[in-house]
Amino acid sequence: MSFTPLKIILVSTPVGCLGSGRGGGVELTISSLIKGLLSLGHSITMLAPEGSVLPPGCEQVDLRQVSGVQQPSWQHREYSGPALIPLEGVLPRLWQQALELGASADAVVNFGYDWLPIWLTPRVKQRLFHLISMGGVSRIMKELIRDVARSHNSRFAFHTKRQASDFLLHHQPLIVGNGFDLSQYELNLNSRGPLGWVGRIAPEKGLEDAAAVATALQDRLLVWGLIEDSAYAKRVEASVPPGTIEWRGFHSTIDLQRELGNCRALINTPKWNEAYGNVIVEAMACGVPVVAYNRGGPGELINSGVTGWLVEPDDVEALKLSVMKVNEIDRLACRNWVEKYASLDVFAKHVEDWILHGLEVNYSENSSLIS
Ligand code: HBI
Repeated sequence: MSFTPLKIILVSTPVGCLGSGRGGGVELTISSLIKGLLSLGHSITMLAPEGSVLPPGCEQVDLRQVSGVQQPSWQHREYSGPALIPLEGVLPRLWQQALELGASADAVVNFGYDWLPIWLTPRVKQRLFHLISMGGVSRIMKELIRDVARSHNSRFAFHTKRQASDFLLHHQPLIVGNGFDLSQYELNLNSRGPLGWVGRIAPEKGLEDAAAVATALQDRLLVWGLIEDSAYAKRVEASVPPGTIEWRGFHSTIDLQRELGNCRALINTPKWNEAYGNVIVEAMACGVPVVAYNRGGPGELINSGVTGWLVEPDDVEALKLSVMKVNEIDRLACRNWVEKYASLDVFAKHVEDWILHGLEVNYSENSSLIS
């Protein structure tokens, strides 16, 4: 079968510009996918909030920056609250361009977890695809995804089964996992380093439990990530003896992996239904075993006893006991798992298959199409 390159429009999250860290894992997913789809021969246009920068290796992408007020993040909103669009919002402006460009492209792939693009899906001719990046953090989003996926299931993909199970879908969800440019991660076999924790520093990430484990082991905890909620960070720091937490800040992938690779374990403590758990794969890519709550995506990524340990959610004592036996894990097994299941090429192929299949599905012409 001859290869026909696809013309794909990617639309980033409206909560922050690419490179700022405010988009959390979505930023890494987007950069991996850009490299993967380019290497498969497709052409990419990227729509993102102004100020966005793309990492090295994405030079061939046509990056279109869009001005406007950033979307308020769902995490810190009421579960049953409304979908908001701020005055002069970047979200509608992103989608104005996405529809214009999408009219002469094969597909538009959305990475934002927002109401507007999903609501548009059955109402426009452009083929909109949504990689859902969070669990069911908002009722209005859960119900919209359930309703649109009922008629347009092939336009949705999720990172893990556990994440997808939040959405009460009528059809089998498509799971695409995630992918990482493994050339950026160096295997480090040092098993006698410090404890590490990586993530947006916010309540749903459960940093306090990892800090409690470090305290119980009279050890320090190196913490990398954007301090999104400074009051929360201060509360966590005050909950443990001074010096327990070493704040390392938000790093580029190259710098993060260099420091993270030295850790004897990554502790992962999600308090919400973590959609995937990028930091887990990043740690394993450096050979670092992961000790995590068996909650959300991490529960699907870690093979307990082989690439790390899974413990009962919120059981800090069990977390501590597993950290104490992390040297039973073969660090090479962690790297091998990532190469087999979460490389950039594996992920890009999953996404290409998703789009190609979705383009074959013909929906009965919907009279309410917006022309
Ligand atoms: N909130 N409104 C909104 N839109 C997003 O795209 C969004 C968000 N909160 C967090 C977020 N995206 C990402 O950090 C996570 O999906 C990873």
